[in-house]
Amino acid sequence: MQIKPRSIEQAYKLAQDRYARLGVDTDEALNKLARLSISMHCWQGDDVGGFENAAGALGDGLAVTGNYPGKARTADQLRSDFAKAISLIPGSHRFNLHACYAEMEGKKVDRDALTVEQFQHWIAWAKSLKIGLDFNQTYFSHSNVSGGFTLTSADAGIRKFWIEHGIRCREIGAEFGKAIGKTCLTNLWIPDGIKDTPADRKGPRERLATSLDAIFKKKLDKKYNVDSVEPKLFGIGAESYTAGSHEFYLGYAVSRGKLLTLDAGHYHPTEGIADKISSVLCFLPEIALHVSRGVRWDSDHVVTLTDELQAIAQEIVWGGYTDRVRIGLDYFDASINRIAAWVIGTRNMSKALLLALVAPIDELKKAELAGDYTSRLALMEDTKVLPFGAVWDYFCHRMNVPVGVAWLDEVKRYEQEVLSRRG
Ligand code: RNT
Ligand code: ZN
Repeated sequence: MQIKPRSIEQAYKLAQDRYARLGVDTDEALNKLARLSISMHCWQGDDVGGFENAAGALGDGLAVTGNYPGKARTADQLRSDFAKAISLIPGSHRFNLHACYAEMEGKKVDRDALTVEQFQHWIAWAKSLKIGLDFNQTYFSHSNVSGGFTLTSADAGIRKFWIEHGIRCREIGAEFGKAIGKTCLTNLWIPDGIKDTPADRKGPRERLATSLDAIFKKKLDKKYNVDSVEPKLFGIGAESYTAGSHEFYLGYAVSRGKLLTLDAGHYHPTEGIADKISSVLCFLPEIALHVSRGVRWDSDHVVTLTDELQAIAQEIVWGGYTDRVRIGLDYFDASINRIAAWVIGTRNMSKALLLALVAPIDELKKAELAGDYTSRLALMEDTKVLPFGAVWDYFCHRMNVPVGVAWLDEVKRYEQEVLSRRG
């Protein structure tokens, strides 16, 4: 059901006035929000499948559940699905590709030989949509993930293959940045770990540090590509030990000047990433986020507007870190319409940022500094019921995307006309 533009504008005016009484300028907040971009992960569109050999089962610590019909089976389908998704999301966002989304055009190119050639269609498409591209090495779904090891493998040949892959992907990232004119973030995550109690925790980590140094040896212009490393606590089949742990990569990132990627699902179930942001940013110029939602474990559910999501957005906005945090999403749900999953998660990330932008943070900080914790709590709680919805609706209206859940009609139509016809 369409909401009349006049009602949206009237509701906004009332809300604007209500916020102004707390010293919050909602117009300014909306201008700021319009400039924030979110890196949307390609892999929600096809259950982390990729197009390299369009068959291989997902594994190596990653799992997707559900079999909702209509998933993208070709790169063209994924591009068209994503274009549909971003037409329903306010703001200008980015597309986050994985190396396994290479397009082979009939000739098989292994991961250690990939070049920008296999990504030309992606570049042309991103240019046509005027969106930036981010990138990831793919250290899973490949026969050289030997016994669960890649860069930490005790086998020098296996390590060499994956080091080469790491190097190639950074070069591809730099080509993205150069071609599109927006810096690419190339994020490295490996599944390497051990199911049961290891006898040697040190060896794999020392080999990982050496492998990473080899990957990052070549200096690339930071204008085109920046690198990040992503820690994790455990994975399926790697419950007892993960070589690339938080401490490992924090030390690595700080000592080597790399970005650290904080994934919301990669810590103990009750441990959030929001509180880590200001700590890590004391020592790193920039970080990246994989905003996700773990339910009981690192389950990668679609991002919803939880307290944890709001806490993440508050830290970014209230800390004045919007230029130092590259916000990305990382979840995959195959049990619902995949385009809807993109839209819901990204709109929620955006809503959380707006909530933080319209919070009376100056008042809150003032109360805190004066030791008036009573006022801080009172104001924080009252803020939760301010007419935020009217501000969000107005933003969607202003950005020419559907207001409220009207976007769902579009997704349903696309499902009927396009997705349901896929075999
Ligand atoms: C895995 C990591 C990693 C992946 C993607 C597909 O636990 O979160 O970021 O989800 O690279
Ligand atoms: Zn992640």
